[in-house]
Amino acid sequence: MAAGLVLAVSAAPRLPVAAPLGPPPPRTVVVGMADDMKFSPAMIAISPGDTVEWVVTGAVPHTVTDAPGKAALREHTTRPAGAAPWDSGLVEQGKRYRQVFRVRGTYTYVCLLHEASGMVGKLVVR
Ligand SMILES: [Cu+2]
Repeated sequence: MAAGLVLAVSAAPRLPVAAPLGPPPPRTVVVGMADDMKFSPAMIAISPGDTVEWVVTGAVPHTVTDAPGKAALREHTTRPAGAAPWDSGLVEQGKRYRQVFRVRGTYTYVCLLHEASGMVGKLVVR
């Protein structure tokens, strides 16, 4: 009887022990835009496939823009080769703008309304 039990246990299929391989699931990273005319945080690092969500947390509207020819300074709107430009347009109080990033590299973006106040952000997809 005892021998039969041991046989039954050892014949059971083995369960996988290790965690699944591969990249972690996509995340959403939130960047606040308050009335202090800053992206908060001003610099973020994400992984390909992650979403960035910019949220207006104050009363003042903002834009999230990385498109050539829109900013006063060219270095305020840069992106890696192969990445598409973007412009959120006006994002009002309580609203948000989201975007998924798939191309690795460094992006610099700006709020067109407050570029002169230094409202410039950077994100790195690594
Ligand atoms: Cu702004």
